[in-house]
Amino acid sequence: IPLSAGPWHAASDFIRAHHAEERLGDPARRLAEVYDEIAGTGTYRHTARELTFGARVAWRNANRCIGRLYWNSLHVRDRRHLTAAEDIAAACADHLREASRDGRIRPLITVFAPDAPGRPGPRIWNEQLIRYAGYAQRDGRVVGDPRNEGITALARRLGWRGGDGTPFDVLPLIVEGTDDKPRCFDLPPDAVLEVPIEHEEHDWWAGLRLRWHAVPAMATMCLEIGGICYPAAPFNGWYMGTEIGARNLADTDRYDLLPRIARRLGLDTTDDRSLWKDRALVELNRAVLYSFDRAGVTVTDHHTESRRFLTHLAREERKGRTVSADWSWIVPPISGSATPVFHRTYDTTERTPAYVQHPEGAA
Ligand code: HEM
Ligand code: NRG
Repeated sequence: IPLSAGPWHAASDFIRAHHAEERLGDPARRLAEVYDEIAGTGTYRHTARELTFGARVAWRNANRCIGRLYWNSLHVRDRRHLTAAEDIAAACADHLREASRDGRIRPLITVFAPDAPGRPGPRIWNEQLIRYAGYAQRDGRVVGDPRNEGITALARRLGWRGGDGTPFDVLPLIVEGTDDKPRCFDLPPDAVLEVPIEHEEHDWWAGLRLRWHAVPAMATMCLEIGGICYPAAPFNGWYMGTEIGARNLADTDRYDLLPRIARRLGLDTTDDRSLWKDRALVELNRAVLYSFDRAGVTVTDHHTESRRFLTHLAREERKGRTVSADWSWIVPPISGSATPVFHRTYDTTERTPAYVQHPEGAA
């Protein structure tokens, strides 16, 4: 009997691709098993091996990611049995400890329970496991990260007492368990590795009291494998310095630090053509890389990472695979044309397995 509904088509594509790529032989037996399971329950369960393969290939298929050279070494923590908010929050703290180690960051994903027919899986509401609060002030300004104003207000409504009111207060996790309303959980301080930002040549820089967290751990993207959606599957690699120095600390709708830094550098901020923004950006990015290095925390720079990405393209092509990419995300936000990824175009085909951003609130 042909199955019309459910994840059968996507499942069968995935099982075939997995068998072919890992040379597992004839997929017929596994296909029959999955078919029966879907016919009986409306869904099916990945083997541990399928889950690991799926999570890694989803990274390989992330067209916006410049860091894909090491896709095949992603470490997968299988926590599919967890559905309750407090267990998920605790496992997220463990994820961060294991990912941070002593600064030698390890690419890691923790996979929680999947969506099932009529029973959506758990969700993490924070965009990343570690984010800084943004406190709206009466004068319309924001203390902290304006990007996180919404989630900060939500945490407060859920009973979070609030941090210390500094520009770098770590937000609590907001986790919605499978059978529960969203709830707040403070991250234990030992799970949050941070780097104070200093400048090699300017002693006054430390007085700006800037810092950033060591681990970028995306938490709202669903991991989709063979028709199954894992809505809570936080993953991390390490930072590329420009993400912090050219965006998070610099964007006018984020920490907006260029004017302050340029004034401290003695630049003429009244004249665009003094290129004060550009010069401040370079010093801020130097400070980020210098500080991470000094703290012994893994970070990459955009020149190295661009070269690695081209190595990745060449290596994949030798394997007979086309790498798709989104130029507008791959090219770094500073000095684009000084990196080799700028000077070419890319195939933009989207493939699965994949990390996908589902519309907010849609379960
Ligand atoms: C996006 C670098 C690891 C999946 C990005 C971006 C950078 C980057 C620079 C663009 C971010 C932005 O502009 O906001 C890196 C580096 C890694 C790494 C240096 C070091 C190992 C990973 C891992 C995964 C991953 C382990 C998944 C398993 C993604 C995805 C996006 C992305 C899905 C797009 C995010 C979005 O749409 O907002 N990466 N990445 N990356 N990366 Fe990676
Ligand atoms: N730009 C964001 C992080 C996006 C993902 N970047 C990574 N991912 N490096 C920021 O927080 O600045 N990763 O998995 O390593």
